[in-house]
Amino acid sequence: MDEKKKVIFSGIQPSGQLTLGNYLGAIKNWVKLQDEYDCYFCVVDLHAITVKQEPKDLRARTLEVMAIYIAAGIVPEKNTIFIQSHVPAHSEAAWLLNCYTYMGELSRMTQFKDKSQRYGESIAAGLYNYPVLMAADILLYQTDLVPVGSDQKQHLELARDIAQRFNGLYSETFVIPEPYIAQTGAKIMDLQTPTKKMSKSEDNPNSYILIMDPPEVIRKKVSRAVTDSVGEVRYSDEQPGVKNLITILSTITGQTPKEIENKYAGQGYAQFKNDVGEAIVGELEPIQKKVKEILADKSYLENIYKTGAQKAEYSARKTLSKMQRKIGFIPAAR
Ligand code: ATP
Ligand code: LTN
Repeated sequence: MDEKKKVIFSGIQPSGQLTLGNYLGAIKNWVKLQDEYDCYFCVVDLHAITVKQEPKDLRARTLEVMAIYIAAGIVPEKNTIFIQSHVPAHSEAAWLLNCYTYMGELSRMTQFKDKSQRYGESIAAGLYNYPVLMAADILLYQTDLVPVGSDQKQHLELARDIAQRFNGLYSETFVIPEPYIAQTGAKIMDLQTPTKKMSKSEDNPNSYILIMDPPEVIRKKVSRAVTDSVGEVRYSDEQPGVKNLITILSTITGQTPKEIENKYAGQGYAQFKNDVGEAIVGELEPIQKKVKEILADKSYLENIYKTGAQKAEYSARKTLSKMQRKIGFIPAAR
């Protein structure tokens, strides 16, 4: 008989258009893991409203993110693909876990510190509590592994701490999840300021490549990417712009950084940049075509998120009831 597969959970916020960073750091790895694991891939819309969202954009992007998952190769029949707000257990579990999380822990989260600086006075309490909702997402499914980019490592450590605390206070309730951070592509950098991560909420569009950017825009953005005056294709911290382009090329083509360095030895940056642009276009163009096809068929998508929510609801409810019982709540009379 088949051994029970280990569980994977991951998600992306529909808070902006997805970037090459989201693709190489997260989605591309999910595609590789889907056969070996029992996977839940979620569009985390509850997380997205921690910063201001236009309702019509949020609606459109939620479906677009889902279409991108599928177009990138996540097979709906094999995985549970769903929308976070369709499974109320996420919000409920987040409240419970909030009562087992310390203010001190949340204040130390670097993503909160960064984002709160950007939004100043009118910063939502939800942004502060964001990692608790993320812990709820993960723990509800008894998740073993969470494939994310390296920026999410700290949030995952918090999820583990919360789970251990709850298990210790009551009894074994949650599986303690492990991060899965790939060797390459875990942190794609901003094309204009290659010392910070590529982010979909950056103001300057030349800083990022969107999964849905047309080929000519991708080529232009790569050709404008900041490099340096060294003039050598080298994978070195002293050349963060070039290093980032090598990482991108390596993650897409599977060549090692060393092989790439050797290939362009003594050639300057023109051909190298051109090849990076072509590699990205080659990777994204087929995905873009499929995304458009999928978005044109609303009932196909609807079917997927309906089935996904039903499957997710079943597992999530089981864990939520367990939490409620252990805490000491009276089970509702049915
Ligand atoms: P924002 O940039 O608006 O804060 P984000 O893209 O970091 O958003 P999510 O949409 O929630 O936030 O990220 C989804 C996934 O993409 C996460 O696993 C995250 O680690 C990964 N990711 C995001 N940006 C990058 C990047 N530049 N390089 C590698 N992985 C990334
Ligand atoms: N916080 C994550 C998005 C996210 C997530 C999750 C990732 C929300 N819930 C659960 C993995 C597992 C981010 O990437 N910004």
